[in-house]
Amino acid sequence: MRVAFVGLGIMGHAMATNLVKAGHEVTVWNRTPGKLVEGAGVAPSPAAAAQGAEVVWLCVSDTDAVESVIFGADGAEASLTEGMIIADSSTISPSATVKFAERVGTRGVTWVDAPMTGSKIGARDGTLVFIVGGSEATVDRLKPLFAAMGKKIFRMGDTGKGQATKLAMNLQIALIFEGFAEALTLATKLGVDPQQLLSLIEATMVRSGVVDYKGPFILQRDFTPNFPLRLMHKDIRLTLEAAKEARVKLPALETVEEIYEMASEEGNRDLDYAATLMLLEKWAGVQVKGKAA
Ligand code: NA7
Repeated sequence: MRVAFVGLGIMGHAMATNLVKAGHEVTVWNRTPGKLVEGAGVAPSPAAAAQGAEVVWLCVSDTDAVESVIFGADGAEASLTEGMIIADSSTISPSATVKFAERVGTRGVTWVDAPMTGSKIGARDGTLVFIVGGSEATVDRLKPLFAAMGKKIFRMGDTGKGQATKLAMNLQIALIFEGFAEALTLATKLGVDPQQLLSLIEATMVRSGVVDYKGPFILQRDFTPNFPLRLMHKDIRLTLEAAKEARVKLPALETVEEIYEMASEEGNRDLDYAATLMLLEKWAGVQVKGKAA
């Protein structure tokens, strides 16, 4: 398929690379020039990238970034023609998604929200899990592209439902990780070996994918970003906004948002979100680490 790929960050670069490898005709655009994808064309603007494309695939930071690459100066909107699809893998506001979809819908363009989970490694290996909102027919048309970048698609309903579900998923990741980080901090302060604690967790019902994934990085004190703290913080804020719009109370997430705020003030926003642990460690006066670290 002819794809305009907009946004070559940690996730987008790997995803566009996998589209090229699968034989799709890809033209890329990134806000900061100089980021390239081998085998893909480069366009000077989102509008130029979208010219003649069947699908415009987005993977940018947040709601404002999506608005700007589609509707801003030189945005893709100028090149949209009937039958085109916009697929958005950024994690953004569900209600803004519905508004954007209505606006491009007047030109016969269909919007599919396709945020994903699987982090940097899933993007690199083409094993992402896509959480999708959009009509069944449109999602079917995108299947060759999903197959090039991921291993599974979950269609959660119409446009906006992918974003709503993604926020519900990241809410759980943030709270599960916070529980894990608080347990590690307390146990370490009380003299328990964190490596032993991890082995125990693995053998019990406390085990989770989040702990499996983050545990080894923490024991090695490796906080290089697989999913940056600043983006998890953005998702927590989006979730609280969506909850407010829907008049839902999320008291635990409100508290965790404060932790992310303070961790950002400590200068850790570009580290992995696992670095929120360092704030707890600072307050407790301990450091959680394995023997290898
Ligand atoms: P990164 O690595 O922070 O990359 C973000 C990308 O978004 C990067 O290409 C940015 O361009 C681009 N960006 C950010 N703001 C804008 C605006 N205003 N206009 C155009 N482009 C912009 O994030 P990830 O790849 O890890 O994640 C991307 C999304 O997937 C995000 O929503 C996550 O929550 C999930 P730059 O290179 O900085 O010029």
